[in-house]
Amino acid sequence: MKILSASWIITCNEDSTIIKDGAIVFDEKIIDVGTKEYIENKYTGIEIEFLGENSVLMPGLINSHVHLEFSSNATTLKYGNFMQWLNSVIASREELVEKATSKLISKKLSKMLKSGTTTIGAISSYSLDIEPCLNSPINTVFFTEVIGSKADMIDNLFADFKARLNSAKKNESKSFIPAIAIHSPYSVHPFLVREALNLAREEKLAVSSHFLESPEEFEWLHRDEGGFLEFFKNFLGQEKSVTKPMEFLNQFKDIDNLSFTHCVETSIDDLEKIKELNAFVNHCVTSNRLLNNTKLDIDRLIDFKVPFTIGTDGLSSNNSLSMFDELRNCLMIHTHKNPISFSKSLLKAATVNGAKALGLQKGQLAKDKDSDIIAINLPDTIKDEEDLCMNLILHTKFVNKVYIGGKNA
Ligand code: MCF
Ligand code: FE
Repeated sequence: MKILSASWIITCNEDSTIIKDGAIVFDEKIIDVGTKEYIENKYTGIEIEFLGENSVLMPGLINSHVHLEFSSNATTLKYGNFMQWLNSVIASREELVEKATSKLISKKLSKMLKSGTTTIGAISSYSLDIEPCLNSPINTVFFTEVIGSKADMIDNLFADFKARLNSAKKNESKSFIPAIAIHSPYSVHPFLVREALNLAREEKLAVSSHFLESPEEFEWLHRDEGGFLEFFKNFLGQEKSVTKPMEFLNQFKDIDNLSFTHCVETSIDDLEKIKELNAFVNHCVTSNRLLNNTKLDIDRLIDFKVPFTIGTDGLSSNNSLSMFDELRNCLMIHTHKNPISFSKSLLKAATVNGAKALGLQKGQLAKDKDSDIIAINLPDTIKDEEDLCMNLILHTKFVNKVYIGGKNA
């Protein structure tokens, strides 16, 4: 059992409690959280480690959506327009994935850990990221991705997907949890979607899919027109989309831990359906800015009571995998939101919402939750409690301490 105390504790619990001069008691799970005075009196004779001036304790950050296999990209891929990005991915994918060695991915993971990430939702296209994920102390929900829209390829693609899913399942542990990613409505044949989702239901696996990321995707799915038409004709000899947005969403009934990534072009009907499915939206603000120059309508999500999480996406559409960098971008891009109150929502999106989307007992400093805890020291004192979350987002690059499952990571 260990006790830490700090100037501030941001619990990210259901009541969004913030404790001044607080302490936390934990082993593998959190045992107690309260004011330092309360903890001192209750747990007499146990040493309390004080984390220093202007220290903050909070739940470890959860990056709900990242493509580690694209970690070697820095300046190769084209940004600014989705079709140009997609064409550049097709042109450079092999070279990029080859350069993303286990060593490189491990390096990126240790930087993510130092910047406060304790759990990731890793979208795996080729299963080349299994080993570095297994070797990292970071908890991984490992989403084996299924992709392919051509009917005559389905059997082969499904067999390959199942083999990759099985190798993830062989490595299942408390900190490595197999899950399923459907790439997107435009790139996965409905038969493949159906079969993959049946597996998810049988084996109670979390599911995630990209959904309505670009205006071109909207045009293609609704009208079989726009930038995707040429792309599909050229690469796959296809002139019609394999599905419609609502038809796609309707396939996801009775999936327990479900999330849709991006959702920048969703209609009101789509959002209503996403709500009905109890799904989360993975918000990747930097990726949306770089690939499409669009942004998610957060207020509409709030109106429809659809919760959102924060993901960096991969280095294929971001210059950083740090959650604090991503939170800063999010704070800066949603210009109509009040920075003080929005910062509080952002920290919950990056912790408790991420945990719920991935089906984990994490993301809150509350009794019986997993002890995934980060400690930060702010550069100066906080006069008004209200300003704490915003200043944390503005000033944090790296964290001072990370505990995962109660162990110093
Ligand atoms: O999320 C971004 C943009 N949207 C779609 N896919 C990807 C992203 N970053 C990497 N990808 C991967 C995807 O998992 O690109 C591959 C897929 O395997 C090729 S298809 C665009
Ligand atoms: Fe993505």
